[in-house]
Amino acid sequence: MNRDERMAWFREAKFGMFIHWGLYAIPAGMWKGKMIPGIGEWIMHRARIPVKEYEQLAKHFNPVKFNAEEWVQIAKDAGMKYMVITAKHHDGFCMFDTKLTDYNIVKATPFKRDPMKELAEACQKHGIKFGFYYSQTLDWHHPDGMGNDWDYDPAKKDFAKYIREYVKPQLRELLTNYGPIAIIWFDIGTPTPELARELREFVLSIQPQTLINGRIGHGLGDYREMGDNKIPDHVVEGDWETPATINDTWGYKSYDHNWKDPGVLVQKLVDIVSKGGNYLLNVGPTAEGEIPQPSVERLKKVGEWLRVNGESIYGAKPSPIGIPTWGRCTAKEGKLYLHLFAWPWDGRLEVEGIKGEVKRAYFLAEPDRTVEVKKEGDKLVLTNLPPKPIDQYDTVVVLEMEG
Ligand code: H79
Repeated sequence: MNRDERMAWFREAKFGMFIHWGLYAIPAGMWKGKMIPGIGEWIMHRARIPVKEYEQLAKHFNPVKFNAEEWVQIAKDAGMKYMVITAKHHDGFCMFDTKLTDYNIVKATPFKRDPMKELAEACQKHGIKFGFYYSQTLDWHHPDGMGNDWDYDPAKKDFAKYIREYVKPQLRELLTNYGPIAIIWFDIGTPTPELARELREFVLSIQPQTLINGRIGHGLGDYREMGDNKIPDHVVEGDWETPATINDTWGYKSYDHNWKDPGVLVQKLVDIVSKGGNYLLNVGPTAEGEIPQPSVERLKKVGEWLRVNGESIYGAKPSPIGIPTWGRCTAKEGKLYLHLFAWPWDGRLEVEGIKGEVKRAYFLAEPDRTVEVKKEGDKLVLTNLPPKPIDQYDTVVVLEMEG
């Protein structure tokens, strides 16, 4: 399989669901009656919770409302084409069945089920690509993992041993027991070049089609990973992804209600696609196993927009006109998609930088409704836009180009 073949689905997909789910959903941002600032899944680190104490959470993890089919349906209804979920986050708790430690959801919790298995199967059934987030460097539970200096002496850690005797066998489980794995999503803290190369070769020796994200480090990823919640301000060549969250935390926090509006989410998706990237949008399910309703409602609205306007997103590329003031522009063979974020009050929109002849122009939401386009010098002018936008988030005008 060559690189283009391996990347093909990713280039088409554009929009994925990221899920941060683990023991941190129980404290949900509170520890011993105090609000712990920062991202919810970092609570163990931020509050310096001893391993022995944090471990007790497992006994209380019983997400009886978890339903894999429902989660996959939420992703599907949002127009998302892939899903990446935390198999193991920095806290070291394994959300999958593993022989390497008893500190896992099947052995240590009253729940006893393997939700990763159920999700993998539901994704397979519904045609959603499925991938695992796996914290390869930070592990605050494992004595040889990085990051925990309140229980373990950093000087005594054998990191290579942790990678070779723990991380690799766990990756083998994840790549053997859950069907086709679309992505192994590594996070911050890059191993040495040797260990990183070893990890990459190991993953590909089990599933050669699996993509590895950029945070494996040393340029060894199949695509670039932007910083958390970072959208570049210009077109970026090559394959890349922005991981970002729907509020201000990744793992569930009971008091984070700062949900992004659907219009903001649509415009971020369009912005990212117009610059050449994918949007991996995170939700943080509760300890009961539910994706918070405010997230579900917002994702549903993004999905409604995509059902009408998806042609301008899936498989779309940046356009030659860069970043206009009135919105964004995406492109496919023979077509330009003008995404109007700001509606022109006078019904006129001047578009700069488009070369070639326009054969036909129309609204993607109403393909029978022609938009009049004329040339003024080297500008294109759309002249008969209605007084109000057709879509409150983003009205898309399609320009069919000659040649
Ligand atoms: O999984 C999500 C985050 O938990 C993870 N990446 C996304 C996808 C991530 N790992 N590290 N970081 C994000 C950067 C963390 C920065 C901080 Fe802190 C955590 C700032 C405050 C708490 C560590 C402690 C760095 C400064 C103080």
